Amino acid sequence: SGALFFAAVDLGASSGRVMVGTAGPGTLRLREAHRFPNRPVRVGGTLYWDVLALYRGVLDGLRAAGRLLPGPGRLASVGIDSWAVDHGLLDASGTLLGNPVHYRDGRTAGAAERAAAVMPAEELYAATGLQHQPFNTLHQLLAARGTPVLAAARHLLLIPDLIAYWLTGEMGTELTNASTTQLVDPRTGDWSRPVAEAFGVDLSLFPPLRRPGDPAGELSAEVLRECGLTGPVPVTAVGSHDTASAVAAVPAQGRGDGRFAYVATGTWSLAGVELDAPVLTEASRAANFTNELGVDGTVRHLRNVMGLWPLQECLRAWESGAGGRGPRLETLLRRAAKAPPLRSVVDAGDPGFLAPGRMPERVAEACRRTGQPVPRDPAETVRCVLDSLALAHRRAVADARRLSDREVAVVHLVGGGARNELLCRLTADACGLPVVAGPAEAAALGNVLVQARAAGALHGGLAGLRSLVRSTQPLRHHGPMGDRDAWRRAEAAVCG
Ligand code: LFR
Repeated sequence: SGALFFAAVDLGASSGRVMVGTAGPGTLRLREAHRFPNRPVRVGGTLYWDVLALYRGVLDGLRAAGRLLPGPGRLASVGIDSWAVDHGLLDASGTLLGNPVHYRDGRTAGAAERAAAVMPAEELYAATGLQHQPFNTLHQLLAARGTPVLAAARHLLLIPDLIAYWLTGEMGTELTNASTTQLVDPRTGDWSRPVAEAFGVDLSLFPPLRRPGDPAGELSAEVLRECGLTGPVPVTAVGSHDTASAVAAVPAQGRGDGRFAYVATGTWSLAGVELDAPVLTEASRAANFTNELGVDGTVRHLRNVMGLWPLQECLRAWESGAGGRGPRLETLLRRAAKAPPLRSVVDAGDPGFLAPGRMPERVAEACRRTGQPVPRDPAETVRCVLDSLALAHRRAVADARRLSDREVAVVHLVGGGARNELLCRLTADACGLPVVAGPAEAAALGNVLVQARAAGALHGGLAGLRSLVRSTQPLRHHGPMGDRDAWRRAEAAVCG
């Protein structure tokens, strides 16, 4: 048949995957070809991504994708998305200079103060619309200033652009991800030269910008051979920031005017609304809301909330404490669902939770510090973490409404967190709004949708792409229930 097959490479903080998607009018299907762990490595005090292991996972995934094609089929294209802000530095010959540093590495401690000494925070926000996060690329570059590696660098490639370069030999900078560097003006969708100049960042490190849907080269002969694929296989720029791809696949009605908020939940929860223009007000800055660029000229006005990271880290701690036989997540979630609600809540936005390690103890310490009961067992810890996350969703959705002057009638919860029923239910209760949960693989779907449209298999704008997601993907609906006042009281306790 004439069906086209697209490979979506989606790299997350805890695992990477390569999916094969088929898309056309009335059709949208995704199959997992390969999934591999993403395990950062600490060396000599620095936390790195194991970027070659990730690249090997991508190659293994493309080989597996080829085997899923019917008969002698050909991949119609490949798209790549990952987490934001991180990058590789390359020399003039295109050789990677050292391993990309993980955004959770401590080198950016004190970033806010260092940046404020160069440009007042208000001015930086007015120019870039980006929330303050210590790991923004701009802060990483400040932290690297004066190092031999940065001095030797002639190219800077964000992670998906680095993978694309290795696959194709062509360099580019995809715009949605570039908008997380804090070097882009969200009003123009171009580099902010005044900011780059003030911070001494050499913008010529960045190869030319490309937009979701733009061509990004072809798999090299070497890669085709390695993966047993038949060429030519083009690479297409997608919303290479995973959150941009995930929000493109939110099964909402329309563009941002459709009275919906989204919560893209994985290692992070990105909670907010979609707009046509950035909100650069002082109130938005004070609330630490960001304006990241999305697919089709949209703006994601959202807050970064510590997502499932504390839960993932608790599981890792229990696992290693029990010699690899920690409690199973399903069991914990079942018990957590029956644990007393809102017994204690922590501030899921507290940067104190950013670094890895000792998470159950850190959650307990946060409860103790704020005069709340300390969780008595892992199930209560899980309940505390999920209640806290749902509360943070409530605050972010309410703040997004206020700051952008939007009506919100429904919350779409997408990403891996959509598989967590308890979290979806708590989010509905906390927000006092209906929650539509799914798809869990929103980033990979958004990646496929943009490729399919670029290849001519789909037509139209975001509203059309989204209605295809709505009509083809299984979704769960959660109405708000429970005690509204309890969430209000919990919010007051956490926010003072
Ligand atoms: C989610 C995400 C967030 C970004 C964080 C760090 O995977 O991309 O949007 O703030 O990772 O890059």
